[in-house]
Amino acid sequence: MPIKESELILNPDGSVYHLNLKPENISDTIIFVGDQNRVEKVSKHFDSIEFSTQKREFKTHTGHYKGKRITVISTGIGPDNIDIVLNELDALFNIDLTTKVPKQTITSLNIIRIGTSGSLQKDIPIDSFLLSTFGLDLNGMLHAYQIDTINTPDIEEAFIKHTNWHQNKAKPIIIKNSDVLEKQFESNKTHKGLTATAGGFYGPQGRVLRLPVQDPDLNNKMDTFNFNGIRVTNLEMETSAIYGLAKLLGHHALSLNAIIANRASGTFSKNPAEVIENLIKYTLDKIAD
Ligand code: R1P
Repeated sequence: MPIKESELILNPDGSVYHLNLKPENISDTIIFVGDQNRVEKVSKHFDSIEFSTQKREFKTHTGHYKGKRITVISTGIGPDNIDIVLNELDALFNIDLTTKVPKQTITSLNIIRIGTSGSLQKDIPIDSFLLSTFGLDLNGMLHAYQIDTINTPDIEEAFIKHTNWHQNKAKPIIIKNSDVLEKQFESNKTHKGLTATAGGFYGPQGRVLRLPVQDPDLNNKMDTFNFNGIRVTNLEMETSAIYGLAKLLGHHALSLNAIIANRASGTFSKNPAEVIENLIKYTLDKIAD
């Protein structure tokens, strides 16, 4: 059965609705960044750029780096945007956009996020790199999907108990990264840990300006959570959504984080641009290896 035009919306030129992309515009190796200004910071290293476009916060460059075809796309902030980006990218590869019928054979994408994040642990300092072994979904977006084949109930139950997670908030979901990509991108330069993904920057991450939060002790409880050596190392706003949707759709995903703040010590990087640039170069060289 074809998918109805109200469900998979195409622009008049045949490109997908939000990303403005056609299948020929993108590689199956895709770097996600949050900030649209970070797209050039990645593509300036390319040997050549063959395609660029932007609609809203979704900016895309495709080119070659050391002979390898790579697409870099900005997702903007948050899990809601990841829902749009993952579904539309998947549609470009795995749905025939002319007939609107899903393809029989699935193309698997390699998705690597180069993000910024705040560490929750004193021993994971600012200006370091953190590879997310798991995404801890605190925002609920993934509950719209059938997730019971991809989540990790034993760690989730332990986390809910340890934090006395409030029943009015979305039930936490824990999703593993791609083992294959973890092996490709790990090194003695990468710390590892479970990355918590919040649906907001202030209250949902325990930041108090003028509004009290539901659980003022939540970040402390997350700091001390330990499940057989698995710790919550950092907080950001996209990783669990990427891991969950990538796994459901049959793609490989890995999140690499430039640690620019340490929430445990209350410190912020003196030169966040430098650690992001270092992580971009590190990621591109690992892709090209
Ligand atoms: C918040 O300032 C934003 O920065 C982090 C968070 O995940 C959120 O998107 O990542 P990016 O720098 O990749 O956007």
